[in-house]
Amino acid sequence: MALERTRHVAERTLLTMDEAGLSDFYRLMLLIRQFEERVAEMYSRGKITGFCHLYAGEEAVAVGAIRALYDKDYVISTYREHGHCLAKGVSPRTVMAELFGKATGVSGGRGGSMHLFDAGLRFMGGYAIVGGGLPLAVGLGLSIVYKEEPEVVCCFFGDGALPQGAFHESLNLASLWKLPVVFICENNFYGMGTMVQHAICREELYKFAESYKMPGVRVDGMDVLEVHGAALEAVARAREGDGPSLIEAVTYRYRGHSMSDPAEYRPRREERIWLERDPIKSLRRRMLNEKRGDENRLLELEKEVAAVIDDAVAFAEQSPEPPLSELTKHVYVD
Ligand SMILES: Cc1ncc(C[n+]2csc(CCOP(=O)(O)OP(=O)(O)O)c2C)c(N)n1
Ligand SMILES: [Mg+2]
Repeated sequence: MALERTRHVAERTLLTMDEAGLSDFYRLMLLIRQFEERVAEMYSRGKITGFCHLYAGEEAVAVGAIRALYDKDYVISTYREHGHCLAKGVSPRTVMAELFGKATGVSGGRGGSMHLFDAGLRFMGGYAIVGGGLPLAVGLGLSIVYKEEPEVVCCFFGDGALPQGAFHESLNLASLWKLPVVFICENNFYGMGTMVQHAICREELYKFAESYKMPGVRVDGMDVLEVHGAALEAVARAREGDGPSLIEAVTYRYRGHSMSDPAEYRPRREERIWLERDPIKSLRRRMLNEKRGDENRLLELEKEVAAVIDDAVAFAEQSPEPPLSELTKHVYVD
């Protein structure tokens, strides 16, 4: 029932989008994918160190949802946030430089992969604590209502956040106070090596919304149009003062939990099935089949994206390290 409804939403979304809009979705998903692939390469060459969690496979969720927002709306994410940060408009150069630990990075080279932050673009982090972003999203939502502003907060988190108290406390307060927050659960079936069925007492995660008196919907997180359609509805509801929603986007991370996880706990067959449902290839196929895109233009876009990524890596390589004299800058207590 829920899936039928969202498929209908995807068809409607397709009808309301022109070729430029679809190309923009394609370009942005490809940018995130190629960015992540290059990050993996740079990590294995020792240019990037520390914890690093890649978003490849899940691009349709960030792009479909964030493209439903205005620039002034807020996004808050997890430690798997490179894709959300790029989709919010932070430049690939400054994100890559941050991962390299360089002074030109979006967090001055002090945050690294898990702590991207750009207040100007209203990308409010990057949090290593599972479920840590949800109470912050509620706080942002409360400040918007208090100041009678028109913005919306879009809060991304994984399935692993649902057993946390913070999830339940946040949804309860957001609903009670009718806050303009869209909660987006990226259900990729695993929290590190633990399958969702071993961690959560119900499989349909969107149904938790019922307990908190808000709309809940499950969407195919490998279909950017389906995500976008559902996000448009939830964002409109939030902006009109009707309160929060919960979207469960069913998706899959192509790699292990982090760069140091070979994902031995996952059957290779399962991985192949999800690779066949690739969100970027599906959108490309759909655009060509439905004559809503031109092969040559898509090839051009692909070349453009590759050049942007090359440029981001060159920028990061050439950027300076933060100076030693600034070691204690931004530290609250000395
Ligand atoms: C409060 C807390 N508990 C445990 C951890 C260790 N930890 C890091 S990531 C993770 C799994 C989270 O999985 P999920 O929310 O599904 O996100 P995904 O990695 O799948 O995107 C865990 C348990 C943590 N960072 N924070
Ligand atoms: Mg997960």
